[in-house]
Amino acid sequence: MSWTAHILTLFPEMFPGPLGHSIAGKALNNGMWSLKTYNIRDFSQSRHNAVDDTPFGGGPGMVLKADVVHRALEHVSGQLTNPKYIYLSPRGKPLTQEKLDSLAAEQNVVVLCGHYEGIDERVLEEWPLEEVSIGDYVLSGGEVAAMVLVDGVVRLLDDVIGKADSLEEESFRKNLLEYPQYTKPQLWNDRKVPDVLLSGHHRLISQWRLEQAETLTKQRRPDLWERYCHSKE
Ligand code: 6GU
Repeated sequence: MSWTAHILTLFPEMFPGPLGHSIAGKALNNGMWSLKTYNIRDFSQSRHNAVDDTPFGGGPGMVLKADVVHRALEHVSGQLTNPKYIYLSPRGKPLTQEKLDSLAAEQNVVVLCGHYEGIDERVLEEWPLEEVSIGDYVLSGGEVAAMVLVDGVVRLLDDVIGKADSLEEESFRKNLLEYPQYTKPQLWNDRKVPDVLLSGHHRLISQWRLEQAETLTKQRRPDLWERYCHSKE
């Protein structure tokens, strides 16, 4: 069976959304990965299908109820052999290319999307959920983050992207940002393509690209630059 994302969400109709298009969408249609969504609301047993309640101690917003999320997780886990559990939240560890690599090596990834002010902390104690964030900003829910995570994994799966080495060359694997790219025409709006790229000297082209990547990284991402310098030692 193919790599499968199991998405637990209050908004299953948001999926596949962007994941139904482009590279991920083609791979989905070709059976190279699978998507299953589960509506957390289906696991409410209250009269009005309530999934959340006010936080103990007061404060704004609503908290997803432990028993509802627990039943949803039990339902999904009961069908799977050794799934990896992810909880998407701005409190989580930052998502990295390394984490995407390790998720691509799993068979089943269960992704719990939070909403409102979060979920009852006791669910996070009860289940082996790894809390993951996609960056230092706040989204209204985990669904868009789940799409980011799944897109990032799917493009790593075997045969989804043609060439294996087009992945190895990628910026974040080397702690470098990508060098600038150009295509035809050679002259556009009085702007020329750098001569070296037209020279046919492959050594000089590689050297130029590395210099560009290093300069961009140093300027824009001092944190990445630091890691790049250390990883070269
Ligand atoms: Cl995973 N969820 C939400 N709601 N906001 C975020 C996030 C996740 N990552 C960054 N901001």
